[in-house]
Amino acid sequence: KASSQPMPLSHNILPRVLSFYHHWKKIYEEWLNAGATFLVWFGPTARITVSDPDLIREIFTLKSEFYEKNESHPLVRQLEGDGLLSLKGEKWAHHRKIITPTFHMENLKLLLPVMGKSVVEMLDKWSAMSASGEVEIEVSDWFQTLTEDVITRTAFGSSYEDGKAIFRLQAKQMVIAAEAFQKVLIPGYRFLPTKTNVSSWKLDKQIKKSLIKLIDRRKENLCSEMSDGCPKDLLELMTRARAKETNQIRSDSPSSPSSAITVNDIVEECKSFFFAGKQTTSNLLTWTTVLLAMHPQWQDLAREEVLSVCGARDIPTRDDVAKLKGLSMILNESLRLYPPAIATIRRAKADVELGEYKVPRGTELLIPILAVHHDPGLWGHDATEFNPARFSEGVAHAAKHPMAFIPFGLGARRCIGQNLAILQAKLTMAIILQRFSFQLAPSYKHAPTVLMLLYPQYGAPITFRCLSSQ
Ligand code: MNH
Repeated sequence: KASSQPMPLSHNILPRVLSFYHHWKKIYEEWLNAGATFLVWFGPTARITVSDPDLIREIFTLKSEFYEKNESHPLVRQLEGDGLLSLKGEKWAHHRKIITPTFHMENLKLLLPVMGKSVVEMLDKWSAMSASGEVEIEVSDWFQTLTEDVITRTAFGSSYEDGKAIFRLQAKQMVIAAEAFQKVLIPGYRFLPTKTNVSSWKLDKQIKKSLIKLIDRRKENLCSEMSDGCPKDLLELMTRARAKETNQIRSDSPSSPSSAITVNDIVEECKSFFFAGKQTTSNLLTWTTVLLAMHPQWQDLAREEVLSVCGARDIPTRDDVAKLKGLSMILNESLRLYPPAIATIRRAKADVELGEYKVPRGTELLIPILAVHHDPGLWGHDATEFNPARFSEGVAHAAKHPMAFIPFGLGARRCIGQNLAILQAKLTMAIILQRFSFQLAPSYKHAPTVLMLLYPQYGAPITFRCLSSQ
């Protein structure tokens, strides 16, 4: 299927981008031109790109027992940790079960007022910066600070200050590891005591030490029952599970269950949270702001909705957020056109039939989320255009196939943070719309590029005008 109008891509890919991603970029351009199911060789591994939603459904739901996640490169793992994102089998299932309550709506609701406060604080700074009532903001940096704050509260709750210090160390480590990526082709590089590796190991130790201290303190103060007043943050849930399991091991069974949670597991889950929750959500916020700046008629519509639903409340309530249907449509359209995670990969655990194809064991299947979202065969002739109205009948009816919209993946391993991401994005956009009107700054250049996630290559400078000063 030939795509009529591929999304504009930036061609001057930064030299900093990993060699690995040069390869990706080539594939990624092929997707947009082909949009079909085709095979490429990834080194010695056969990799099939699957963009047919019927086949995608087979891989993620109907026949998911035949597929597993592939291992990401060790250096990528250093960034994301060996948490939910990369775990497999029993251990994954065990951790997923423990962590799931962190993201229940009832629990997330408790976060709403603090989330709102962070947004208001950010916007107060923007207002203060706009002396003439107008200010140019590079939004992607600000949104990262914002999402970092929220992910810190989700992971550490009442231990927010300590958690923040730990995540600051991790951010440092991520920068170092990203640098190491450039040497990804040197065999055994990650074991060499180079300056970057040594500082990364040091940070690793520091992070672990701080976390162990935090965990010990939590253990002493574990709320006796998990009551409503207890924050169901990641740390609480995992510390509790660990305490329970170590007691069991001591008292009755001499053989520890293979899935028992270790302090190291908690460290890795924290890394995974930070990695998975910060830039994905901030990219969603960035692209949504860019799209609303490009389409003032939708911006006006969204603002009218927010003003009529929230009135003068400066932080929307949970009920308000639920009523913002137009804003939901806009966020979905943003996730369709610019899905922060552009693809995911599964590997066949056995020989398996996929539709009419016979897939040999070990084959990797790449699901190009971005290409599926841009397929005119699924979305119609205006597939590359911004039109939130296509979501007016709900997500399942937006395209010709219910599996055509997969920004959060699908099946048992779909994104665990989806509700948090959407809640945060709705709240943030609602408060921005209440207080500002905005348009692209003159220096804005539209250049979506892939650096692990889908980014604006030259940032996203946006001009905001305070509405109250008009
Ligand atoms: Mn998130 C899995 C996209 C926000 C934590 N996330 C996934 C997957 C996609 C995804 C796609 C599935 C990957 C796969 O099948 O291989 N996630 C997003 C997007 C946003 C997002 C587009 C924001 C927008 N994710 C978040 C937030 C968190 C988070 C916020 C908070 C911690 N995501 C995860 C975790 C997984 C995941 C953890 C792995 C779940 C699992 O395998 O059980």
